[in-house]
Amino acid sequence: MITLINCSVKTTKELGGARAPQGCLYLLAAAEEAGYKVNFRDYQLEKLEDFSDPLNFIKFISDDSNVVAISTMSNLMPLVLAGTEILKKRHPEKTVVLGGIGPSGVARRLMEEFDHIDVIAVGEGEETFCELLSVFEGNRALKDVKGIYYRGKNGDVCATPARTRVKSLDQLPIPAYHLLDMSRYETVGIQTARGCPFPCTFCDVSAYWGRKVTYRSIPSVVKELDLIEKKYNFDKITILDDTFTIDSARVKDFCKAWVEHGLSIKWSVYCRVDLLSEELIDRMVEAGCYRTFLGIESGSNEVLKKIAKPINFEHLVRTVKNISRKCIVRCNLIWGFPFETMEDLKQTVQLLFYLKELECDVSIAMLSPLPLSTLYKSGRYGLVLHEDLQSSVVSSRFFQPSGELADGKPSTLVDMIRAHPDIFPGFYTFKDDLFEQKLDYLCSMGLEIERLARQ
Ligand code: B12
Ligand code: SF4
Repeated sequence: MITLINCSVKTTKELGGARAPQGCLYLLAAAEEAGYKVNFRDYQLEKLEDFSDPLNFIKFISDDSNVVAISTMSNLMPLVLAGTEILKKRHPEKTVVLGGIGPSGVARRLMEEFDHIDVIAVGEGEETFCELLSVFEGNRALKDVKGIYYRGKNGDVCATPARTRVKSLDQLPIPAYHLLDMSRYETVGIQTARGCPFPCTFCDVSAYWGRKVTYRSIPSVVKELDLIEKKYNFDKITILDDTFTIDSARVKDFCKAWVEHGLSIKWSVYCRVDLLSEELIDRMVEAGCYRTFLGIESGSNEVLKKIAKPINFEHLVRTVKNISRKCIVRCNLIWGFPFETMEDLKQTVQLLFYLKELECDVSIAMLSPLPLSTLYKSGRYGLVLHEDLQSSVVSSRFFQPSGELADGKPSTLVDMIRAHPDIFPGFYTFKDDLFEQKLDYLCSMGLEIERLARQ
């Protein structure tokens, strides 16, 4: 038997609370369609005092299955690695598989340094997951599964050729909502496309999904929305596409179909301001769009140019003014680019206050060096771990010893992060001589310091 675990944590109420795990829902649907039965559990639904205690996590992942497959992002990898290390010590016969954007970005190094991990599935997972299930049933060899890292006979790290992306998302079954108790989730998202064509240098989305965008047909999207609205009674959803408005003609078709189908479920989207004309916004709002998340990133034209996200300032202001009259606008800004001057940061903060005046919801997050991002991969900027800031990034539990880690020697998750900057770069910042000055300035402006948060 195989157990699939979603390792994420609930977001704040404002950002939706417990969110249906879309990646795992796709994997479960593909497995079901291929005739496999999989146990599924979602860590975010646990009632725990401290989600980041590896002992809580290990209890959660322990069961009778001989394979445990875990989906995670970078931010919870230390927890996943600590928990699975203990699990593997207690049950060496179990196979531990990781997948998702966290392990994918650092797969080889992770396998080299953490020898209790047996397999890492890289990238889009439906086909890989089903082929792995067939391996675990003894019908195939790991070397014949594309898109994975696995451990060879002598413990060495082996890689198979990359998997080609699913061409049309309509080939995939609708996420397996029926296998979960959807009443336990406060929010749900759907994907209408995968990938992003843009090259923003701080982001890892296009490196992970590819710059070629794959789409679902509008009827397939409407069918899923209808199901979520009528069967599961959600009145709101998030469209998870990284940039929903890439193809404005398709967005208009979607809006038309939403109206014609008589849907009433409201939706929110991630967009770029430069891909939102007034006409498009009007159409979207008429068709149920109640909120837009805008990745604005910086108030400095210089920084925007350097991160390959050139947004014309006048256009930005005009667009945000216009949308904020029609729907909720959440703007995300980032600070801590290694080439950002104090002047650049001041412009970002000025923009932040201006956006607040327009009644936008605005967050400013510290840049997180994501392993697949161009900025990180350029190797031009060193990494620094600001341990004093870690408690705002991870839970304070990351600092406390967990007896069973590191062969019985007390060790903490922060020790793990400290020892492997190349596996956990997201917990670091890029080396920046102005860092302390920037931090002081932001604090003096009364701003909260959080990590990179596109959502
Ligand atoms: C929705 C979303 C959220 C939601 C929900 C996340 C969730 N766990 O369900 C919320 C708002 C909570 C969120 C929060 C955060 N997010 Co987020 N989020 C996204 C977003 C927009 C979509 C994710 C999604 O549902 N994708 C659709 C599904 C189908 O894809 P998937 O989950 O990756 O799964 C597929 C494959 O990865 C693979 N796969 C996944 N798991 C497994 C497991 C196995 C065994 C196998 C075989 C395959 C496999 O198969 C799946 C199907 O193809 C992405 C951007 C993106 N395009 O991915 C960012 C993204 C994933 N988030 C990101 C970040 C940084 C965060 C935060 C850490 C930000 C913060 N500081 O607060 C938080 C922390 C999350 C947490 N609570 O633990 C980064 C991740 C970077 C990284 N390297 O880890 C991304 C890529 C955006 C970005 N570039 O900034 N996020
Ligand atoms: S920041 Fe947004 S537009 Fe830029 S690459 Fe990432 S997802 Fe695409």
